[in-house]
Amino acid sequence: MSGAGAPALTVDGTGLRVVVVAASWHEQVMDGLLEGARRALRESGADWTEVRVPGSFELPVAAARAAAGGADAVVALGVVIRGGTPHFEYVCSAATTGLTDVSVRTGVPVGFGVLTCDDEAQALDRAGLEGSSEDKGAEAAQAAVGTAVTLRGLAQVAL
Ligand code: DLZ
Repeated sequence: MSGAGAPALTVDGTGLRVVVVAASWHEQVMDGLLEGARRALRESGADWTEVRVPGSFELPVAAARAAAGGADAVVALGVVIRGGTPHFEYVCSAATTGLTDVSVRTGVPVGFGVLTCDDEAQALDRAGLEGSSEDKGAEAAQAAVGTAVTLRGLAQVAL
């Protein structure tokens, strides 16, 4: 999937409470994703807290707890790198399906900042680090905050 065509989102998240749930595998890439998310949240004016889980497989349960605890939006960050076994597919599928399920079931938007890459070079290129061509942590945070703002607006419209 290409990152070309991504929107330039400027969102006002003042008053929103955001929880960033972040996996711990692939430290250098995760550091880049986290910094990008922090920068985007700071710029939006939202308040946020961060929690760490071991791997991307554990992101959905942490996102579910954050949503149940009153978060207005969740930003999920993780890095999964393909190895020689089908484990990659299982972890990616569990994270993707689980996070989608949390979002739709609770009505709390979850920004999807989970990189699913063939190798570390691909992940570094998307991590928002110096020399990266994409900043997926920032994109996920902007998407979560932007969707929370949209949902807040929808709640005030009589349909
Ligand atoms: C086991 C595993 C492997 C092989 N690779 C990754 C990875 O690239 N990225 C990641 O976030 N997590 C990985 N994990 C750990 C699983 O997500 C999970 O933490 C363990 O299976 C324990 O439930």
